[in-house]
Amino acid sequence: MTTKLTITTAPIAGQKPGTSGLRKKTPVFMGPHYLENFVQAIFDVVGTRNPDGSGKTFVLGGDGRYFNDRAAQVILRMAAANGAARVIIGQNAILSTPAASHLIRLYQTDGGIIMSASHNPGGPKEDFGVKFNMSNGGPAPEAATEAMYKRTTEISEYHIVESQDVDLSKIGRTALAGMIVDVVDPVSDYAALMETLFDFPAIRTMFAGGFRMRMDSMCAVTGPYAVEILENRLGAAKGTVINATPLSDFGGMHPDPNPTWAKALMDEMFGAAAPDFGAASDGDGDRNMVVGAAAYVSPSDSLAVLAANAHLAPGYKAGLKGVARSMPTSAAADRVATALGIASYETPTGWKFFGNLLDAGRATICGEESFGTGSDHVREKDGLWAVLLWLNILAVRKQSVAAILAEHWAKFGRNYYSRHDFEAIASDKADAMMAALRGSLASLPGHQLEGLTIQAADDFAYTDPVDGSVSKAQGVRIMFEDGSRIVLRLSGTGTEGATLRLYLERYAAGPDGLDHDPQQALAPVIRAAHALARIEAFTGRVTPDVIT
Ligand code: VG1
Ligand code: CO
Repeated sequence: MTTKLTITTAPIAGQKPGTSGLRKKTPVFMGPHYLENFVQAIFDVVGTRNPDGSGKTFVLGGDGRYFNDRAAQVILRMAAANGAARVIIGQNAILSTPAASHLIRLYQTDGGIIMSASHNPGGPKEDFGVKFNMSNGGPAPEAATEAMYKRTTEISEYHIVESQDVDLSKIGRTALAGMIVDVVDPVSDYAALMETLFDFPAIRTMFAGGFRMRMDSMCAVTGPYAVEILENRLGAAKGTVINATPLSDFGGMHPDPNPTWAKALMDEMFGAAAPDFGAASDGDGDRNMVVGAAAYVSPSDSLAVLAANAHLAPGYKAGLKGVARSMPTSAAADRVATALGIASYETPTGWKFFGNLLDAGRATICGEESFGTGSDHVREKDGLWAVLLWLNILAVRKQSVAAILAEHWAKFGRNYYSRHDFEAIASDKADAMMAALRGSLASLPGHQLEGLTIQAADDFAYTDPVDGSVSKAQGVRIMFEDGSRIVLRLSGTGTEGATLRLYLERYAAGPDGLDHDPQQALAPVIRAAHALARIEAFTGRVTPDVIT
């Protein structure tokens, strides 16, 4: 017997979803009613019953970080008490973000809850998060997250059944207080989707011919996916995937695939015995870093190269409908779109803004400078998808990563690019800096510094071309006459103070005379950014914590 309980509760301050769901320190999430309040707010906004009274179906899973297992049991109990008919959950409550997106679409469910703080560290003292994805498989759009936030400020009760834990270790169907619980293999449906998109036989032949790869899953969720797909199905050598077992604290690693946090991979790829190809992915498996032997691929360049070569993979042989990138991402992909004669779109930061373009068939491939790329196969960015598309391209072109990059730059020119992050700044200081910068924008055009002339400056606002919704204050852009660009915005995924993201770009057409190290090439743009935003005066910071 199970009993349905209604618990009287009160709003909890600050349950406001950021760029990608609600993200807080784990002890905060484990505090009294905290998780429950937010989950009830989600259910209140999206509804758990259809108009005919039947219950809805949801997907549930997470990246396996600390509290993932217990949070899953709470969410199951609440789904049952709220009248949901069925929850499809990954075995042991594990699902990568792209796999969850795929399951929502494959089983035509009413949405899904993903438990993850993505690239943020995990553990009892680190971060936890909850995000809701809609029935298209994509992150809830701003209107929905705003409604959820509003609901958290007025909530007065939540519903939960009293019951024992559901056994999530066994695949198969069980029930909880009348709700069906389907425990599914987290990997198999996703792996099958990948086989429909890419030329597995060609990639298998490449591995059989001695091609060597290193995949660093950073003790996060992609381990089981990468072992199954790369080693079992594609024949990469056993041990190709390292840090392949998801751990609740990611083994103490910071599962953010960039040159700073995936340093061991970078050292190997730039060492004497470097394999042909290297990759890493983040906590929830939606990000990727790719790197060739002694050849780092910036995420903005990766998006451009993938767009230019996607037709080499079976899933994209008909060509692309359009390419979309987040505003801070470099314009390299735009140049490819122009050459291909297809549309390009510039959206605010966060995958939710790609959803409408993908649903409407206006874009096929999307990407962000933050190591995120994906396509219309799901409605999330997809780390292993990007790795497999690169492998497919390498298998067809039979060139090194370095050679492919060099040819790309020779053809399209090069958008030198870097992002500098200044972390854990006192929020009031960061806010004051951004306010002063926003206040100065109107006076900037025509201004000269570091040999550069400012052409335009604004605070990026986006009108969704599909539904007309407007998103304002998405980041300050300062554009120069030579095509260089500075972007500043504050992160919406951090859990400690504010993180300032400074994005720097400079375009060089053909042989450019610039130093080919991006930091050197960008030096005048970096100096201009510090002068314009007065970063040191406001925050006391000169040196970024992370450079990507
Ligand atoms: C960051 C990235 C953004 C990405 C978001 C979620 O957001 O910059 O591009 O979409 O993380 O990624 P912010 O607001 O901190 O800059 V993930 O891998 O957390 O789902
Ligand atoms: Co992520």
